Amino acid sequence: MTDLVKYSTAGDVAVVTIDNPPVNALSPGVPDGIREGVERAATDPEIRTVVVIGAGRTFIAGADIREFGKITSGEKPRDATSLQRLLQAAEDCPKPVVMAVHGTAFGGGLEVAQAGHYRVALAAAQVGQPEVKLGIIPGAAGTQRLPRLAGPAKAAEMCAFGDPVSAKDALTAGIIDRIIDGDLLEGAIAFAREVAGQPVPKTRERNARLAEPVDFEALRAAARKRLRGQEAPVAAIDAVELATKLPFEEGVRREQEIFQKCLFSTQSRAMIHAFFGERTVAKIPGIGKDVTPLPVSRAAVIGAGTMGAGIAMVYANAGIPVLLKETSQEALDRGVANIRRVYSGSVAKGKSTQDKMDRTLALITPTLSFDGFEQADIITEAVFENMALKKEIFRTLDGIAKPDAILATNTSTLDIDEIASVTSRPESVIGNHFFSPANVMRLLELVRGKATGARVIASCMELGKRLRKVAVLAGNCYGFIGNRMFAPYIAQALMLAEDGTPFEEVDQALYDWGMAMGPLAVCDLAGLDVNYRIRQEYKHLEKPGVRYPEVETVLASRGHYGQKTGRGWYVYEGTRAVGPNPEMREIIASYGRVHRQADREEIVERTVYALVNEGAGLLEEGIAIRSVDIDIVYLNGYGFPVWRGGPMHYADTVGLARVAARVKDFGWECAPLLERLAAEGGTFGKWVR
Ligand code: T1G
Repeated sequence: MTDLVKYSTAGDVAVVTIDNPPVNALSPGVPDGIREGVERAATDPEIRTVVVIGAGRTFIAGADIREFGKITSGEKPRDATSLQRLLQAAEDCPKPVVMAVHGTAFGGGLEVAQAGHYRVALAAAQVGQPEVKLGIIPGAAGTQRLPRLAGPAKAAEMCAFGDPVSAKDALTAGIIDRIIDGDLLEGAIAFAREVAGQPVPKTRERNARLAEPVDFEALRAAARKRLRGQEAPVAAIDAVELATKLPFEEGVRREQEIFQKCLFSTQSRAMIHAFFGERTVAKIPGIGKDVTPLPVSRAAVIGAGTMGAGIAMVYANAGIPVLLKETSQEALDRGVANIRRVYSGSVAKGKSTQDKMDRTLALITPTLSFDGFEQADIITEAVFENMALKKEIFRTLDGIAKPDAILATNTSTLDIDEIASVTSRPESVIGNHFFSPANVMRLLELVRGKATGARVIASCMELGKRLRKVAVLAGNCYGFIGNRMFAPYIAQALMLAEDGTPFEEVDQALYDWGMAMGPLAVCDLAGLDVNYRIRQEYKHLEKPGVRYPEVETVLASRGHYGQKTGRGWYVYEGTRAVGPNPEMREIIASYGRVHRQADREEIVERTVYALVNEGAGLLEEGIAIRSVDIDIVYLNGYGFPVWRGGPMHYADTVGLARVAARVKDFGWECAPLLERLAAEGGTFGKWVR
């Protein structure tokens, strides 16, 4: 036995305990350790049954994802024999093997559990096959055993979408045999004694459910729609369908072929990059675990507009009581009504319950005064983007907030240092830039000013996880990371339209490439008046001799602000675009710039490489710590396709020499870092400041 897996006995029951923190991944040594334990129990005459259980917070959470990079880079061959030998030993053990699940039995963890004869779980446990979120499919016979336990329809859905399944639903589906109340090990041992001596049900021989009717084509269509552009979901459905047509061993062989193809795909590399990236961004150089975050148990938000109300919901959804302040009863009532409307919508859709809605709403305290603000651990200002107003608020907060309170601003463009300068505690001031709708979008940009303290940063990082956000730390510049890069991206889209590429084609090209929305549709959603106002405010910063798009100015000057006025680039009925705005041809023609149409490849290159070039600048300036931070911003806040890994990872995939050459073809100033890495054959991913 390795120290990763321990063997013990409880009377006539052998207990095999996996102890590979933090998530009991199937790292090298773990499968062999479990197999050795099962084999030892099988040959011990004193033992009648076996329980396999995880130490710490979870059962096995899957293969060790860190191993995949070593395999795809050629550093080591993929060796699945240990895992396959474990599965066979568990299934062929002559004595009942009971898998005891708590936490998350995901991926290979659920596949190991499926090879057992029985599965019991705590009510709070979850099971799932989330491999598609890594661009792969289950690779340890999960697509062959799961349909035998849960039926092909449920198995195909789980393998295609990767969503977790509660223990209760897993019991209903036939994936687990019993939910254990109280101590899991005790319950599992008791269950094991109940089945001791009975014939062992081998999952691979349980074929009855394979005959259940399934519309695989409908599932593939649903997967293509919901996970547009991704290859693994359909591949997973194909593998499950094979389970209904082939003998088990042949099905496993075909699954392996499909798995291997997915593992070596560009999409999988990108999605594994994103998986680890979401965890890397929480690691801030110079702020180690010795910096203890401030406890946050009470919050306050100033401003009950779209953002303020959304932020208040974020806190309430995380179970944190929050004050929500406005300056007038009418504005406050409007904010609270919007919050109610959102929660009621969730209840109506069955995504929540009235009881949960009432309990969450009770955590939000609307107010017109600052009473109670002196107890708040974090106060977030979310008022109109006006520096004078924000300064006035921070002056007030400086006088009432408790000494170690975090003073956060939700500004999306204004200077954090200037805001902090009106307080006596600039070290407590930080940007908490949420993305609209704040209660939906996962991205939270934390913006550090010159004086922002390490403890405040560490506290907001930890709080971000509690708020179920992906928090990324940015330096203080115009637009921070996301919007700073989005400006040239949108500018290129506008200029392509001004030069004669049909604007619907610009949007369609990027949508088909994988973006959640076309850039011009995004402008309509955000509001053309927003861009127009920001353009006017920062016109003095525009570089002489550099071309800036003008077409949006005309649209806004005609009062066409996009969705909010029913007309922008597109004409809207409510929030639905019903067609292009017919005025656009005349407006664009009026510029006299129409002279060429770009093809789809150029549309994507001009817009996406504009992101990359600006991102390289952010890295060089230290606004973004690593290129993966930029990728995580774009994957979680701007609808960048996860299967392309983010703009910087995508550029690495294309090759920086190609990207730099095209940047120069377009006549842009190539960011020095991009130029340098392209010349050296380097990548953003390997670049370290
Ligand atoms: N392999 C390696 N490291 C992992 C890991 C894994 N499977 N899962 C988590 N970690 C690391 C993570 O990087 C972080 O590290 C720490 O553990 C805590 O994770 C054979 C081929 C289980 C729900 O996709 O969904 O099995 O940052 O911060 O929020 O067919 O981790 O501390 O250094 O996320 O409590 C399938 C992926 C793999 C599960 C826990 N399994 N993990 O969430 O903690 S493919 C998965 C998760 C496979 C089989 C196929 C979550 C979690 P660090 P965390 P958490």
